[in-house]
Amino acid sequence: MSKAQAAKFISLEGIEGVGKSTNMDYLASLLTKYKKDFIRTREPGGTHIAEAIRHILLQTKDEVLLPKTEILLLYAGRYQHVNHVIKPALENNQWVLCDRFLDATLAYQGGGRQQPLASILQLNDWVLGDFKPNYTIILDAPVEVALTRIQKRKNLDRFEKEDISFFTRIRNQYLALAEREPDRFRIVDASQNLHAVHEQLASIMHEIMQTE
Ligand code: Z5A
Repeated sequence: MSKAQAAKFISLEGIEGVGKSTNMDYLASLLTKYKKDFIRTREPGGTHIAEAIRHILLQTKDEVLLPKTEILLLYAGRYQHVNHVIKPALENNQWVLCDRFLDATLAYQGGGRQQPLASILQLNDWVLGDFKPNYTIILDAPVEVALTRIQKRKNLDRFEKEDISFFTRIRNQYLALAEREPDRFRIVDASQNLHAVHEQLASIMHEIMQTE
């Protein structure tokens, strides 16, 4: 008899406008098709406390949220999320589909806000140790393409108000991370139409299903 496949932790990443929400739905439908028991969650957020932190992170108030405060808040929420939601699910053999995770901090705070990557990694090591997703899918598209897709959004949050150079640094950082860990990352060309993006995602999920 073949050994049952262990539940996997999959994160989805990318700059705004690449279609994360749209494609989270599709990834969830694939897990259902493969008859996997799974949870779907997100960062910042995923627990009551982490969702309250998300509210602080996204709000646009007069008081400036300093870059180090932003990183510390993200990791405070992440510690709650990992220990109360993600690890228990995996221990229960449930797959975890997460909209953003630690790579978002390396890309947004490291790349976008230009905070030292070494310090973020040091904090990451203290908070998470070597815990990370089994697979991280980056939806990648040129910044101009992605930002055009969200032009009609009203009530922009703190991140969506940033300029094109901010998102260019984030995209470059995501691609650099993927180059460093080719076994964990999969890059999807999200500039293509939705049907073509779904085909790429289906092929990645098919490959993941072949692993132990
Ligand atoms: N953040 C951070 O700084 N550090 C961290 O560590 C973490 C997060 C974890 C909230 O995240 C913010 O937190 C985020 C980074 C920061 N910045 N912001 N803003 P979020 O993930 O909740 O926010 P988001 O990036 O805006 O998520 P989103 O709404 O899921 O993004 P999206 O990619 O724009 O998704 P979408 O709504 O599915 O797609 C946008 C539009 O494009 C929509 O009209 C679609 O119909 C359309 N679309 C999608 N795909 C296609 C294709 N292929 N062709 C044509 N049109 C398409």
